[in-house]
Amino acid sequence: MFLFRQLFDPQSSTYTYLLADADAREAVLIDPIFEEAPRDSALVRELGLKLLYTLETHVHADHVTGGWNLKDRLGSRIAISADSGAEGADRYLKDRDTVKFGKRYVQVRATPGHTNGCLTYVLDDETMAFTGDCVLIRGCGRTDFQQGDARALYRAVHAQIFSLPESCLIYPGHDYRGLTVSSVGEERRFNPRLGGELSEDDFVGYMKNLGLPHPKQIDIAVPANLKCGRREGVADPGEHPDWAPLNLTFAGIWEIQPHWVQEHLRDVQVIDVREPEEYDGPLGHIPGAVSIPLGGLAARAGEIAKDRPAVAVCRAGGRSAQATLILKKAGFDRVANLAGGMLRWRAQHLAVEGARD
Ligand SMILES: N[C@@H](CCC(=O)N[C@@H](CS)C(=O)NCC(=O)O)C(=O)O
Ligand SMILES: [Fe+2]
Repeated sequence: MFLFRQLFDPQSSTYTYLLADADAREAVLIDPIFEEAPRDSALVRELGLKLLYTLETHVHADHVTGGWNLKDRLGSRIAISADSGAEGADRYLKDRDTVKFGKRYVQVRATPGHTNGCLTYVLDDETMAFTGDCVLIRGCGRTDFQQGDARALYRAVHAQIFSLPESCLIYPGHDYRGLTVSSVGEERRFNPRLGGELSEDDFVGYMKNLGLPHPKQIDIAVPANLKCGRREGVADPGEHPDWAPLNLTFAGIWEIQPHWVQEHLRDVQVIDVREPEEYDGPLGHIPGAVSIPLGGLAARAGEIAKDRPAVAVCRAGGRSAQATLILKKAGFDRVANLAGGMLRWRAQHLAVEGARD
């Protein structure tokens, strides 16, 4: 089964795409973003995938790539165009190369013009093309900095993208209006810069007069991306709690596994946010757990000492996830959700008080 996810970074209006062979559990990630590396690694982990490659469509001018950071986190390899001028990649791609994941692959197409090293990745069955900033939905990448070349862009789009099947979906690198997908047929007809009967000279005239301000991050982004996102002296994105082996979920919740809690019951305070009848009910409760039902947690947060980390627990781990957010808001730094709640705790035969069988 083919697995596909489109992820959005609102700060830079950038799309990141996860493509995987769900049977082989191998994945590639197109255009990750530095700040979103915690999100992306959480998703890859939750879906049980091995990230083989991060694939760059080009050296971005508006955000720093997450390639290097994800290599650190997940052991993925970095691939970018041989014409990009970037150093530190694991693989340098050329036109018509293929990048495999499980039984699937993407084909590389050189689509220069926005930059020299712009690539489009076309899925093996030509149903999807990831065009980066070459073709945008009813737009295209600008050609007024880096190695921008409007004539090269026009020719690349016509030769390499508009030659794909009409039904091939186009997934762009950005969209500034929130649009998510287009198709080759649609852009060939309606792209106001490149489509219809517009000639190369029409296009050049259009692009000379775009009049866009330079991206705000360009002076930071380009040098960092020429090193594939390797940044010295810049803190790793995301939080790094050091009091326990916590895991950040794609939902944004810090989780802790039951076995660790069992072994550290003296070092943490367990806050049981179920209703009183559940606390004293058949599942029992964790020894020493303090009962504060979720509805009263915000008001009663002052009852919880701040000298020890707090672990929130409920029946299945849902209400307690919300409890961690409430506690964070109330000023608790060291908070985690007990993964799987009392159900998993009991399934793992860990210690309980007051249980009825
Ligand atoms: N306002 C954005 C800049 C957006 C921008 O220039 N994007 C480039 C892609 S890196 C582009 O080609 N835009 C084409 C367009 O907006 O038509 C920022 O400051 O980051
Ligand atoms: Fe770009």
